[in-house]
Amino acid sequence: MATQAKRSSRRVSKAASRTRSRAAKRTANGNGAARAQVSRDQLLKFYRDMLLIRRFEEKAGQLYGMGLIGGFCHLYIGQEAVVVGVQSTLGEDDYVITTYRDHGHMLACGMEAKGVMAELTGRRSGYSKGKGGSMHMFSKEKNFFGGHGIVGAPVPIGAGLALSQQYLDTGGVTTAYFGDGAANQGQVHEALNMSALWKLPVIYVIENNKYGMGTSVDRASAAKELYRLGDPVGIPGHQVDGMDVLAVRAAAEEATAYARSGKGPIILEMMTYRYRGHSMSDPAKYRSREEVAKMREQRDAIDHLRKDILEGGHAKDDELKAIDNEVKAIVTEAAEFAQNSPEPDPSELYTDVYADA
Ligand SMILES: Cc1ncc(C[n+]2csc(CCOP(=O)(O)OP(=O)(O)O)c2C)c(N)n1
Ligand SMILES: [Mg+2]
Repeated sequence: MATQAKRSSRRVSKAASRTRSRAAKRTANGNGAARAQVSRDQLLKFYRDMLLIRRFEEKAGQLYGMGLIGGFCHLYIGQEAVVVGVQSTLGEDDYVITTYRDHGHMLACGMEAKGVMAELTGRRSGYSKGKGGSMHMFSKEKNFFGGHGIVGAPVPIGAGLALSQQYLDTGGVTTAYFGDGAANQGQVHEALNMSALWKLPVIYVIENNKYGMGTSVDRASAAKELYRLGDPVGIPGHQVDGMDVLAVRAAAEEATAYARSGKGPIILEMMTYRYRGHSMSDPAKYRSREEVAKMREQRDAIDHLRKDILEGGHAKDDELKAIDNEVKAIVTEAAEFAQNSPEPDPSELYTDVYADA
């Protein structure tokens, strides 16, 4: 009897915990999502970091228009709150890997604007010596593992990075970013299975900006709740307002603690929006101008934080203006530095092709 009672109470508590975990997913889904409480300094840092990405990307767009950046160039304008909020919860032992929409991630990892801009313009002083361009930059020092042009690639490679952290017992976690357009790839699901099986310390961040290259997620994905991508293999997931840096920070704090505690992977679906085309050569026929304008006007993460800071009395207008000026100066300097840097020597064609064993 006692055993039966124990078994049935275990069944009840298992069911309760299933309900709890479903409830947790649902509450993160609604408007009542948690927002992080942070210090004044942190608020100002969020503002600065998001603005740096915005201004950097605007400048990159300009340089592209002037013919100074060749190849592909995917801007992150509109999505800044995602990477800034997530990065703010990571430490020195943590790794980051992302897609080709990567300039913001590099800046948020602490890579220098000068080196990123020099790489975009194909110069010798760029992070990949001018040979990688927009989609292929890395920084061993900042634990930034790219920049990947292959859609979905950050997921299995990110799982591999997390496996190395687990194997070497570094205490670090990996944050692997990918887009809504990658969510239904085979390699993504295979990697989710392996990382759940091995309880890898990885946070999968889906940047759901509602569109892939030429179509919307609604038209491309049968699954509508991407945060539930890991349901079949028991990976928990949360949907987060990716246009609110404080909501991102709150969700990322929890996710980082979860992954770090040895419980395995976790998914955060960031609901976000890109204001510019998929890449610089996008006719954008799959959405209306009105939709973009509405998002910019009503949901912009930087405008909202600015308002929060001013209305909350955390800083005065001239303090924010000083930050605007500081950011502008960094970006202007980066663009000048890039344009004054020499191109790689032709002999560089033969270096960095294979790793030195
Ligand atoms: C394996 C692979 N298939 C197709 C492409 C072409 N492609 C580049 S970006 C892209 C759309 C990806 O959209 P999403 O994952 O939502 O990312 P976003 O561009 O919105 O950030 C496609 C299909 C590619 N680079 N790699
Ligand atoms: Mg997308």
